[in-house]
Amino acid sequence: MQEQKTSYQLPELPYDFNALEPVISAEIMDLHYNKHHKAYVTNLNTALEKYHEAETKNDVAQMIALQSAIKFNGGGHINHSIFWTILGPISKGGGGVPQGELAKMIDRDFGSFDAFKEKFTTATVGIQGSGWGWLGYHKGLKQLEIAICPNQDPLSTNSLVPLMGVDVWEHAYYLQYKNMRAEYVKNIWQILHWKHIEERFAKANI
Ligand code: MN3
Repeated sequence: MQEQKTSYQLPELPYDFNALEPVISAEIMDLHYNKHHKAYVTNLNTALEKYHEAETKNDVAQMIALQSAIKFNGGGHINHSIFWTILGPISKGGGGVPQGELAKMIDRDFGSFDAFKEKFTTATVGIQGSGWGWLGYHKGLKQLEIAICPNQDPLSTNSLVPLMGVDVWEHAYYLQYKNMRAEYVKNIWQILHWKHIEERFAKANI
């Protein structure tokens, strides 16, 4: 059997660690990217190696045992890879409001950008424990939806294409905001890079 090489890599961060200050501190960015995201990538690769090993041995029980590690670390890798790109320094396009087709669809599906913002914030701040708040696109229904995912479950488990997501694991804000998750989510609107989110929507809407 041919050996299958599986090696996911930590994607490059598109800005410096301090670029999202004052909303997210350089210390948080450094830890979040270099420790947390990196660990998901490392653990995903390890789990996949073990999975392929089990596959070669036809060890189905072991393959099943590895699935939660693949889901957790694979989800963590997918989610953080999106997260870095939908944020941006205020000086380089972060903040503001969506434009174009995405803006129209937000108005259609939520009433207005402000109504969307409020609904998204309430849902995301209210997540019990660790997880993510998402704006997703349902390709079948051709509509936008707000969804929350526990742990590192990727949004694709809800049949939605992820457009924008906010990490509300404590590692994403605690060093700076302590227990004030609501303050972190309120501030993150200042660094959402809507142009990149619009690009994700354009690709999802094909
Ligand atoms: Mn995180």
